[in-house]
Amino acid sequence: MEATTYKLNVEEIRKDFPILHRQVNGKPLIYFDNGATSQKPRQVIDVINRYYQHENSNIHRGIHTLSQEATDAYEKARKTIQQFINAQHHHEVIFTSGTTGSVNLVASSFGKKHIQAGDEIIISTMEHHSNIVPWQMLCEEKKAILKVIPINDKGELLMEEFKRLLSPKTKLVTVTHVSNTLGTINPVKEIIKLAKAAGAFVLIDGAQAVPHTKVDVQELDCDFYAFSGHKMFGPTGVGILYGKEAILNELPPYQGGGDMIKTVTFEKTTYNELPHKFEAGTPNIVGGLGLAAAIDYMNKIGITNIEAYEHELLNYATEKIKKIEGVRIIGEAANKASVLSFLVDGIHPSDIGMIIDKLGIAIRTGHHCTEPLMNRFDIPGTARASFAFYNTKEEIDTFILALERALKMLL
Ligand code: C6P
Repeated sequence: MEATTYKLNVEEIRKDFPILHRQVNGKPLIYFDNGATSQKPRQVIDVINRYYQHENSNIHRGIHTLSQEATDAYEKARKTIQQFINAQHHHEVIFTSGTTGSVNLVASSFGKKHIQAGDEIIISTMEHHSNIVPWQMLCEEKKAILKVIPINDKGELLMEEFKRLLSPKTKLVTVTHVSNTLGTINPVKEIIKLAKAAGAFVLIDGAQAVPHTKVDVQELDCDFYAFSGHKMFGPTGVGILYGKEAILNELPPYQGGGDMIKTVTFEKTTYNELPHKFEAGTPNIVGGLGLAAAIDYMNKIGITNIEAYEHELLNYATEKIKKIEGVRIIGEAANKASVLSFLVDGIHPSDIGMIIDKLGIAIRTGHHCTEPLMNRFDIPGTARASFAFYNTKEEIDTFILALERALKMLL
C-alpha cells in the first residue's frame, strides 16, 4: 500500500468532539464504529442547539421573520451540499431521511416510470440491504428481474461478469461506492460509463463514500447518488438524494402532501418544481442545517487530508492485526476505505465485540446488513473496526492489545 501525506492535527480535532472524552466501562472511549454512525463535532451540536433555542420555525410557509430566516438557512444548507458534491444545480439536491430513504425514493418514482415486466436491474453482491430489498420489492411488483454482479475472494467486483450482465434489457445499475463491510472502493466511474453505454440509468449508494473521499457527481456522471448525514458527522434522520435535473423532472412524485404541490383541488393536483416535488411535508429542518455544518467542518479539515490520514490508519491497523495468529481479514481489495473486517478462527465475532467493549472499545459485529455478502463468504458475520479522522494510531495500539487479551480469554 502506498505512502500518503496529509495536514491534519488530530489532537486539535479531537477537542471538537465532546463524546470522545467520555469513559466507557471505566476506560477512555475508543470509537471504531464510524461505519454505523460517526460522532458529531461541537460545531454541529451548536447549530442544532441554536436552532431550537433561537430560530425554530416551519419553512416555505410563513411570511413572518422566523419562518423566512429558517427557510433561508435551509436553502443555504442545500447549496452547501450542492457545492460539496459539485452538483450542477441546487434543486438537484433532494433532502431525504437518509440513504435508505433516498434509495426507496428512486425505487418508487423511477420504478413507476421506467420499469416494466422483463426489465433488468443490476446490483452487486456487496450491497447493503437498503440497496437490495427496495429493488426486490420493485421487481416483485413489476415482474422485473434482479441480477447480481459477483465478487472475487478479495471482495472486488468481477468487472468482466458485470459487462456480461449488461444488455438492452438493463434499465438500472445500482451499486455501492464503498462497501460498509469490506471497505472495497468500487470503480464507480467505470461502472457508470459501461452502464450508460448500455443505455441504463445509474444510482450510486454513497453512504460510506461521502464521509471519506471526494465525490463529484458531475465528474462521475451518475444519474442518482444517495448518502446519509449521520455517517458524515451530521445528525441522524437526514440524507440526500442527488439526481440529474432532466431525469428528476420526468419522474412522478414520491410521497403526496404539503410543499410538494402547486395547486390542489378535489378534481386535480399539480405538483411543485424541483426539489420540492420530492419533499412532501415538514422536513428535518435542523437536520439539514446540521448536515451543512458538518460539511463546513469537513471542508475545514479538507477531504484529501481526511482520505490520506484514514488510509494511513487503515494500513497501520491492517499490518498490526495481520500479526495476530488466527486472524482472517474479510475484504482485501487493492482499493480500500478505512474499514477493517476480520474473523478469528474458532471465535464468534460477537464474543470479541463484547469483551473489548468492557475495555471501552466500540466496534461492530454481525452481518452489517449485508447478509448475501456473508453468504458469499460462507460466514455468519465479522468483527468490524471502521475509522474516522479523529481516530489515532495510539487507539489502534490499544485495540490490538485488547483484541489479544480477548483472544487469550476465548481460545
Ligand atoms: N450502514 C453500517 O453499520 P441509513 O441507515 O439509511 O443511514 O444507511 C443505510 C446504508 C446504506 N448503504 C450503505 C453502504 C450503508 O453502509 C448503510 C448503513 C451501517 O454499516 C448501518 S447497517
